[in-house]
Amino acid sequence: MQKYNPNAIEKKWQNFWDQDSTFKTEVDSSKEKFYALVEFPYPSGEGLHVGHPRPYTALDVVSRKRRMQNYNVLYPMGWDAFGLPTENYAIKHKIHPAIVTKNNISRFKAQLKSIGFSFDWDREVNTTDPEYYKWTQWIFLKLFENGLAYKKEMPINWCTSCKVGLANEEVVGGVCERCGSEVIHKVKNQWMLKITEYADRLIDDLEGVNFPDRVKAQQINWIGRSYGMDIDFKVAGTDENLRVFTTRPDTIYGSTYMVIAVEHPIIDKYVAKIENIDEVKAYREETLKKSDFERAELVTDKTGVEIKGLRAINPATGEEIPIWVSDYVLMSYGTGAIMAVPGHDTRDYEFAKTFNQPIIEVVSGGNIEEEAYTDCNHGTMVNSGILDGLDVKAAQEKIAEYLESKGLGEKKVNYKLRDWVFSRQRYWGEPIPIVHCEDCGFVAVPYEELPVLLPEIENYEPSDTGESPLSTISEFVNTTCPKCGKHAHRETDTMPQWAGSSWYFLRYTDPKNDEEFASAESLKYYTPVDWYNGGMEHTTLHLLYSRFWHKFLYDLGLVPTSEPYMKRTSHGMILGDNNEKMSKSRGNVINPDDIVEEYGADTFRTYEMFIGDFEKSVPWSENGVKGCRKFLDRVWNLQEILTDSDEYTAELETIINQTIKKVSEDYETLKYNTAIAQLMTLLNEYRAFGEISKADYSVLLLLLYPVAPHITEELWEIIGREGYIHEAAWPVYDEDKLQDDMIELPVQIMGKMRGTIMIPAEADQDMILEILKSSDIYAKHVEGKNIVKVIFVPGRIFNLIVK
Ligand code: ANZ
Ligand code: ZN
Repeated sequence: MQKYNPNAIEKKWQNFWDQDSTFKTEVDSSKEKFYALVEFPYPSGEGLHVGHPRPYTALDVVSRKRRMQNYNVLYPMGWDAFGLPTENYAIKHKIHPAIVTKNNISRFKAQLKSIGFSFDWDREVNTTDPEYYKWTQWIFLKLFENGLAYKKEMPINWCTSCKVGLANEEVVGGVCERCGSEVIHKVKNQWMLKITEYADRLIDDLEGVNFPDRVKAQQINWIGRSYGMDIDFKVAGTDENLRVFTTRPDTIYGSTYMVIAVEHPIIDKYVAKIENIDEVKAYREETLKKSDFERAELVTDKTGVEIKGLRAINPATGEEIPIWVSDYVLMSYGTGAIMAVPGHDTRDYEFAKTFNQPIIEVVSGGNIEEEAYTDCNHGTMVNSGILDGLDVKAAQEKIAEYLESKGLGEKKVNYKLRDWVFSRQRYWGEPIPIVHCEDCGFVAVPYEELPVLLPEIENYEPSDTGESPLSTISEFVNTTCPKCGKHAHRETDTMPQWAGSSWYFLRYTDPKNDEEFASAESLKYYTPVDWYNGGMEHTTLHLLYSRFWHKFLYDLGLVPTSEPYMKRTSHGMILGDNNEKMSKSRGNVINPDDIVEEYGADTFRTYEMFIGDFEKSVPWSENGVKGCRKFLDRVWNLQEILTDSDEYTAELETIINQTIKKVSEDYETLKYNTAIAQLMTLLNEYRAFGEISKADYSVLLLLLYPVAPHITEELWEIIGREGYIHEAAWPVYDEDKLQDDMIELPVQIMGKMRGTIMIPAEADQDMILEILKSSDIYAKHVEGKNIVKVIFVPGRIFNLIVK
């Protein structure tokens, strides 16, 4: 027997799979399809990180298993290759981003191939390929045609370091999601996508998909749907109505003052009436320097200024109340004005305490001397006129009816979700296929002229002015209007990186189609994606964006289902061995190439799956890698105890059936680590038993194949199995053989019946004695005595003579 030599074996099988096109899929309606998807990587200059293969291996395991279960499996891979790091690298090293991208992709691809994933490489997509981004632009034009893409002058988030506008979703904790730098507001003319039009469906349709609860919750919170009312408060002595949005109209009798955002137009409108206008303006200046995040999310002492000379009238009580400005009310939400109810809203409570505003209890049940009482499920209305005595829900209904009947308010739904800022002022992205004509306005580039190619340019540095580098290329900018033929300008902003990834899973179904983004036939057969694994960090970015695009395409009748992904799972991070995030600066980076080179791809894969709970973060451990290599060595060495028999060994049948059941289930439920532990147990049992049949060996190989495909292909061949292991059928267990047969055995001590014990049917005398030792019978009648003789009549009686 030769020693296990992974490097040679792995090359051999990888070449074989390639030449044989083993994992190539075609539409085949005679077979049930299974579409497994992992988030395609951004091919950075750093190469593959050991974090990437974790989800890739997991769904490779599922894909390989499903193929053996006769599914037609689509498991594709590609490149999400537009983006800033490539562009920044290109600028620094003076190489064209297209070349940088090409080099990075070829490195990534070689790395992925060396790990032996069963991707259908014939379906590889690359978002920067004009043949691909032609369709990204095509979808954009469809959005434009349908009024869902529009250009608007508005304050956007601007990253001071990346020099680029960001979508709300890209601002995390007040800083740039990518680089962590400060985000300021900049007023710019931006292309926007109306994702808000889909807000309700993006929430409601979550009911029909199998996503983790935490993913659903994050999307729901991000969209932030609030049911409430818009209510008009009269400004005393004017015709002005100050409209507020509130989710608690029931508390209106407790509203003792109002607060408006510093941007609220009423300030400028009533400059002449406002006695302390200078003070108000100064406060506005200060506040405008802060981000919405600082204003709304950071817990700080309350600040504000009372607007002297303007007072409002509470429509329920008819009383005059003051109007304040404060930074905690945002212009970007609701109406930019609130009715403050300090008794029942925490922020209003703090504000009222700071500025000595009256606090009135209108829902009993708490102690408003101490804090705001915010529970709306318990409590009775008090000090509330027509609402007195009602519970909160009933009070909400009643006040709504009352205010609506008087024309003072109406029910309203608000969302936190904002339209998607879709313009980027960088070079390395899809050009937005729009022409600006003085006479015709924004005109779509005709479909037959797509793709609008990125021009070759010398200098793709971003500018401080916030203009795209494309704006300096006059051959690109100057064009004619597709409508009227007059001189016109091309749009020079590019799309965000999230564009290409919003529909890539559709392209995989038909990646070479040059007439449609994918044929109806392919889409009908392969979509929706059956199982999509990806990072939690994409929950309110890519996952939300792609659901939006998909729903839009569905509305146009271009995809067969309203949701793109039936099931979503998420993996934890792999940390450095010091439990910190892997990074160059921390010096704890593990290069997958080194592990594959030293231990083999199968060991690497096994370790990635064995490392711990798939959904949790775990530290890397070189010892763990070694342990997995040892396991595979022992699998290899089982050849030493192989017999010619081709039946399951009777004594091993129970553990074999148990293992088939457990591994089959665990592979489908993210429990890769316990599946492998079970295979290790099986191997130990084989070794302990001393010899194994070909059938025993084969079943271990079949179950291990999805995790360690190369070694198992090789051993399958070595032991002379027919065909290839990847063509073999997935083993099925026998329900009746999951448990050893247990029988009840009567026990006598010194000839006297003392009771019975349960033993496995095939247990021998030594084993029975062991079982007996832990029984009550033994404790009562044998403990402390010497066993002189054992009389065992199999199946009948077990008798001990003691002294
Ligand atoms: C009166 C009230 C009484 C409120 C009470 C809450 C509790 P969500 O759930 O996030 O939609 N609000 C409205 N517009 C605002 C703005 N532009 N900036 C800051 N706060 C604003 O929250 C809605 C509540 O947030 C609204 O209901 C309003 O305060 C406040 F016991 O009105 B409420
Ligand atoms: Zn025109």
